[in-house]
Amino acid sequence: MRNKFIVLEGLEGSGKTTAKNTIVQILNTHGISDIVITREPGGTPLAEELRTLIKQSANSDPPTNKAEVLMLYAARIQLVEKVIKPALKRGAWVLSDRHDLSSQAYQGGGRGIDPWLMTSLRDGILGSFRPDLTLYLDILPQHGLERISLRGKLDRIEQESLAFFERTRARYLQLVATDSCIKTINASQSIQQVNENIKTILNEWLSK
Ligand code: Z5A
Repeated sequence: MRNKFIVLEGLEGSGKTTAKNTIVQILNTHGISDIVITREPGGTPLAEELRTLIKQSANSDPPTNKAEVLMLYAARIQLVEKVIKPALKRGAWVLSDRHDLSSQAYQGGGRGIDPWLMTSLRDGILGSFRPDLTLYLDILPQHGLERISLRGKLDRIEQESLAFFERTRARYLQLVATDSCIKTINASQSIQQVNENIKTILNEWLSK
């Protein structure tokens, strides 16, 4: 099997960070050890600086919705061109915590940015570049936010209303239903059950 680009998606607290380790272990059991792990926004020095600007809460001049989505795409293309595509080209596997589906869900759904602008940005910036597999960890916003509430100070996006996260989840569910490369996992289950589901989906996909 040739090397692939795998993405984890879901609301905050859905368990993406936790799932990352499980995926690496499963890939290792298939003899895959050259794995580049990255995240969005971020993953290059410039993209990490943009991440700080996007997430910081103590800002007297917060980005407008359109400024935010452009910052996210600037960070994304920097990561894709500098890290992801070169890694895939040399034969490594790539595992990313979030990718374009996050923008479609948070900015397109949560912020309500025009669908035409969202698809134009995706197609104009990324062309036909897409993940080979996306694992979407589905959780009710309230449940995910409860999990991360113990962390302390929330960032600018985490401080959004419950309605924002409900719109974001609704857009995730809408997009997931139309793309066979995205597999949904019930992230409200125990960590052990989530890991079992990931194992089943990934093993089946890897054996194809
Ligand atoms: N964003 C955007 O708006 N548009 C975009 O295009 C992109 C991003 C790319 C990135 O934040 C923010 O940027 C995010 C979306 C936005 N903002 N919000 N809000 P981030 O990278 O800092 O955070 P995150 O991606 O949302 O991840 P997270 O909050 O760290 O959550 P997670 O990685 O999915 O969950 P976790 O850390 O694995 O688990 C959270 C806790 O729950 C932890 O204590 C675990 O032990 C526990 N956990 C995990 N799974 C379980 C289960 N199954 N049961 C019980 N407890 C569990």
